[in-house]
Amino acid sequence: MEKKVLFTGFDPFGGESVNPSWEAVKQLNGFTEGSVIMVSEQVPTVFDKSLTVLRQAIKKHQPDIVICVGQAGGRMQITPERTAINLNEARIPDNEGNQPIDEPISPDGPAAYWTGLPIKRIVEEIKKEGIPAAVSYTAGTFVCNHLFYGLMDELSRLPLHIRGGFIHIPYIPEQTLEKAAPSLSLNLMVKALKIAAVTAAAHEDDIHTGGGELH
Ligand code: PCA
Repeated sequence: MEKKVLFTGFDPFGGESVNPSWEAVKQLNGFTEGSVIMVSEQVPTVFDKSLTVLRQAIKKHQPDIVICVGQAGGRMQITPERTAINLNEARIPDNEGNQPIDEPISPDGPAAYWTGLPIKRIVEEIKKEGIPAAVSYTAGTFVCNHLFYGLMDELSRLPLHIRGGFIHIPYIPEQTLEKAAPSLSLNLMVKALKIAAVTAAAHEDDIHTGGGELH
């Protein structure tokens, strides 16, 4: 059976001129692998507005799976996120100058949502292709966590069975010419995201392998 995967990527923020999340997911728009059809949309790095655009994209595409992607500058691996928390706390302003502190995303919502994606499987499959990947247990408290929490909140209310989650990705090399920070090539990121889509489409359940962080 055909499965449609909606990817989102963000516009550049924090003084960067590109955002690898959009650079990667835009290459997947219209891409098909087996019975998996991929589409992509850009969302703004803006609290609330990012969620409005995401809701519209879900309505427009009617996907089976939603994978939101964002830049996590400084990370060395492709990191599918485990948890979204009900908190907006911005160390820098978003692209429209919003800088919330100590605010819930949804005042009546739960403290956190788990991902709806088989993230351990996704990590294993990406690593099999020689690309560094690891589960992450925090998506931060900025717009990425906001979008991830809002996505899971929306999916929990919709009558349809749509699964969703979030993947953070590192800088691409051109962003690190003037700073000492790790990066991954865009080609590897695109390949990893394709693997994530195909793996999520093929499996609802996750594998039960060891994981966790000590700190
Ligand atoms: N990364 C930011 C927001 C947009 C993006 O690509 C974050 O991690 O919150």
